[in-house]
Amino acid sequence: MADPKIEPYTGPAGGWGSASSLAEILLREEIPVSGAALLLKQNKPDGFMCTSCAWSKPKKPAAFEYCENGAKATAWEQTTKRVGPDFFAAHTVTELLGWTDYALEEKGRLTHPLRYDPVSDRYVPVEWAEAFAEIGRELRALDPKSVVCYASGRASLETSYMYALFARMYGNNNLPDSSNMCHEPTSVGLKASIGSAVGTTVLEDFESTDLILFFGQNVGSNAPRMLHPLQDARKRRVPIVTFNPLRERGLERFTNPQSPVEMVTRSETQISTQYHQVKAGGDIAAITGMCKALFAADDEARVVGRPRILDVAFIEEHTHGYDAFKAYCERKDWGTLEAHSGLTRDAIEAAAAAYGRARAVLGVYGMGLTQHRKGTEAVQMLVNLMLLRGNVGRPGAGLCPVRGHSNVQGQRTVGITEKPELAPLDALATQYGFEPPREKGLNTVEACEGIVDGSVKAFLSLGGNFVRAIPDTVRMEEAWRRMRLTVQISTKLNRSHLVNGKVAYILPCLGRIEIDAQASGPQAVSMEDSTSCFHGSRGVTKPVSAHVRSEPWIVAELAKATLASNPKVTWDAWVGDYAKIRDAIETTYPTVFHDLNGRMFDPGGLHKPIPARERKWETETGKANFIVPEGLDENPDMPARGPDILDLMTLRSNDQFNTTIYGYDDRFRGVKGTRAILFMNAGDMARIGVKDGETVDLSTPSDDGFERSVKGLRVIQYDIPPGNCGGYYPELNPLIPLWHHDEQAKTPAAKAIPVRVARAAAS
Ligand SMILES: Nc1nc2c(c(=O)[nH]1)N[C@H]1C(S)=C(S)[C@@H](COP(=O)(O)OP(=O)(O)OC[C@H]3O[C@@H](n4cnc5c(=O)[nH]c(N)nc54)[C@H](O)[C@@H]3O)O[C@H]1N2
Ligand SMILES: Nc1nc2c(c(=O)[nH]1)N[C@H]1C(S)=C(S)[C@@H](COP(=O)(O)OP(=O)(O)OC[C@H]3O[C@@H](n4cnc5c(=O)[nH]c(N)nc54)[C@H](O)[C@@H]3O)O[C@H]1N2
Ligand SMILES: [Mo]
Repeated sequence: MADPKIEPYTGPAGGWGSASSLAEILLREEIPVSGAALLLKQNKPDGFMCTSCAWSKPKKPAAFEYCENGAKATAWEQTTKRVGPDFFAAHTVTELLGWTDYALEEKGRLTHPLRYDPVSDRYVPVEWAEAFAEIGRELRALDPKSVVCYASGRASLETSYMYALFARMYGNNNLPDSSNMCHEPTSVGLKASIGSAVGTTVLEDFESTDLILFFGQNVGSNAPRMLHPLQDARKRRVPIVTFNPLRERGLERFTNPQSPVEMVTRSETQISTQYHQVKAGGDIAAITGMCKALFAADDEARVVGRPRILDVAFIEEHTHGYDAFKAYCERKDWGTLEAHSGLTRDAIEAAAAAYGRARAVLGVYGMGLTQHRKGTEAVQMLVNLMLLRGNVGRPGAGLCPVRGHSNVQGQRTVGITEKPELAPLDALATQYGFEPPREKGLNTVEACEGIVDGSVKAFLSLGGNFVRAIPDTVRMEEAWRRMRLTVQISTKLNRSHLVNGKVAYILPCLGRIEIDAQASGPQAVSMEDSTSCFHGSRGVTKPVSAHVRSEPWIVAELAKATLASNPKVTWDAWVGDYAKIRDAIETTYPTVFHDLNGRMFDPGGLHKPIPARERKWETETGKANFIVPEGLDENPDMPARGPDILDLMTLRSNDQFNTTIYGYDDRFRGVKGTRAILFMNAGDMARIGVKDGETVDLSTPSDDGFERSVKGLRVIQYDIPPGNCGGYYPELNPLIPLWHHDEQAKTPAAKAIPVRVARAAAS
C-alpha cells in the first residue's frame, strides 16, 4: 500500500478520475481485454444485471450502461485469481483472522467446497455430497427455531424463493436479510404511512419532475448510474435540494465519463441547487421546519385570498391525521428546530419555498435517513412533507428510496422475511401441502441477540458477510464461535468464514455473470430493481471452476438433504430449468409476477403494481397517514454528553461495496491509501485538543457494562457539522452497541453513534 495521502479532490464525480480508477482495477484483477467487451453486456436486456447497486435499468440503455463502481464489481467477481485447496493448506484460520477484509477477498474466487477441520485449524476440501449429508444431519438434529437462514440482497428471485420455502418447510420464519440493516425503516415506515412498503416512483418520473429533494444518499459512489437522470433533470433546470452533513462530490457536480464531448471539454453539471449540511439525525427537525414554513405560507395565502400552498383537495380526500400533524409543527419553535437540525431558519425556509413552488416533487433518500434510532420516523416525516402538496401517486412525484443490493427488494417480494404476515403462507400451504410456521421469525438484531444468549445454534448464509456487517462486531464474534453449525454460500473469502461454528462449511457458488448450465441448457435468473421493475439476467462468462455450483442447485441440495421428500416440491426439476421456478413463483404470487417468464427481458423490465402509486392506500385507516414523530432527540437513551463526545456517521468510501474493500482510496473525499481515518470539524478538534494528522482513539460512552473501542484513527479536518464525525464502515462497527437500533424497524443505527474522541497516547 502506498503512503496515505489526504488532499482535497477538485474534480467532478465521474469524469477522468472515474475512467482511470476503472482501468486500474481491470489491470489489478488481471482481467484480459475481454473485460472491456464484457462491460458492454452490463445492464442490457440481453446481458447480465450489475451485481453492484439496485438502481433502475432504463428502457433504452446507453451504449455503456455501467458506472465506475458497477465495473469494479464486475472486475472483482470476474477476477482470474483463485483461492483453492492449496491456499487453505498454506494458511490456518487463526492466521487468516489477522488479514484485512481487502486481503481476504482480493486473493480471488473460492473454487471448492470446504469444511473446517478443528485439528489442523484449516479449511479442507470436501465432496459436495458429503457436505450436504453432514449439514442435513446437523439440521435435522437441531430445533428449527434455533436455526437462522440469512440472505444478503444479491441472490436472484429464483434462489431467494427456494431459500425461503426451504426455511419454512424446515420449520422457521428466521429469514432476516440485509434489508434489516438497510431499508427496513422504509418497509415499516412507508407501509404505515401510505400502505405500500416500497417506493412509488419509476425512472420516467425523473423526466417529468419539477424538483428533487435528496436526503442522505451518496449517489456519486453508491448509485452512480442515477447521476444520468439527475444530470438530465438539471439540464431541464429542475432544482435539486440536498440535505447531507457532508458535501458529497456526486451531489455537487458531475461529468458524464461516457460522453466524449463532456470529457474533452471538461464540462460539468452542477447537481444540487441548494445544499443543506444538516446535522446527523437532524432531518426530522429540518423537515418539521419545512412543514412549519409551508403551513405559515398557506395560512397567509388563505387570509389574503391567494392560491393555496397546500393541496387541500388531496389532503381532504386522501389523508388522515392532518390536524394533529399541523398542530405538532406549529408547536415546535424555530430555536429548537435550528438546534436539532443544525440549519438556520432561513435555510430551512429556502428549502420550503422551493418545495412550495414545484408542481411535482420526488423525495429521494438513502441510509442517511434510515440508519438512525428514529429512522422509521425520519422516513415518515419525509412522507408527511410529500403529502402536504399531494406529491404521492402522480407523474413526476413520489417517494424514491434508493435500495442497496441489486435484488434486496426482490428478496422480500418472494418471501424472504421474518414477518409471517408479509409472506403468503396460505398460498404456500396449498401449493406445497405443508403447514408453514406462523410465528414471527428473527430479524438481524434478534438473530444477534439469540447468538449472544445461546438460543441460536446454527447460521446459514446465502451470500453476504454477516459477521462483519453487523454492529458490536467484537462482542458478536466471541458469541458466534459458540454456535454448533455455520454454513456460508459465497463467492469470495471473508471474515464470516473465519469466525466459524463448531461444524463449518464454505459452499462456493457461481456469480451472476457466469454461464449457469443446467439440464435444459444455460439458465437465466431475475431480480427487482429499486423502482420495482423485474429484469432477467443471463451469465456470459465461463464458470470460475468445475467444482462451483449455482445458488439454486446449492439451495435445492440443502433442502433435499434436510427435509422429508414432498412430491409437490420438485427441487430437481426446478434446478434443471429455472423457468419452472418462475412458474412456481407466479403460482404463489399471480398478480405481482404475471407472465414473469414471458416478460422478464422486456426493455425496462416488468413493473410490479404499487397500490400507493395509484393512490390506493392499503393502511389501517384506508388513507395516507400523517404521522407525528415522538421527539426530535436522536439518542434519547445515551448518557449525558460531555465536550469530547461526538455523533459518528459510519460511511462507505468510493472504493468499497459494503464489506468488500476494493482499495484504500476515497477519491471524492480526498483520502488516498488509508481507511483508518476520522473526519472532524475544526471547532470540535480545537475543543478536544487534536490537530489534523494526529491519531485518536474512539470509545462508546454507554453504561451497559461493555467496553467498545477502535484505536488509531488519523484525524482529517473536514467540512462536517460541529458535533458530528465520520469514518468508515465496517472498521468502526465494534463501536455500535447491538441495542443502538431504530426503535421500530430494528435497523442498526449506524449514522449517529455517540463516541468519545481521545487523543491516542502515542500521538
Ligand atoms: N459502490 C458502492 N455502491 C453501493 C454500496 C457500496 O458499498 N459501494 N452499497 C450498496 C448498499 S447495500 C446500500 S444500502 C447503498 C448505500 O448507499 P447510501 O444510502 O448512499 O449509504 P451511505 O454510503 O452509508 O451514505 C449515506 C449518506 O448519507 C449521509 N448521511 C449520514 N448521516 C446522515 C443524516 O443524518 N442525514 C442526512 N440527510 N444524511 C446523512 C452521508 O454523508 C452519506 O452521504 O449503496 C449500495 N451501492
Ligand atoms: N456501520 C455500518 N454497518 C453497516 C452499514 C453501514 O452503513 N454502516 N450498512 C449496512 C447495509 S446497508 C448492508 S446492506 C449490510 C451488508 O451486509 P452483507 O450483504 O451481509 O455484506 P456484503 O459486504 O454485501 O457481502 C459481501 C460478501 O458476499 C459474497 N458474495 C458476493 N457475491 C456473491 C454472490 O453472487 N453469491 C453469493 N452467495 N455470495 C456472494 C462474497 O463472499 C462477499 O465477501 O451491511 C450493513 N452494515
Ligand atoms: Mo444495504
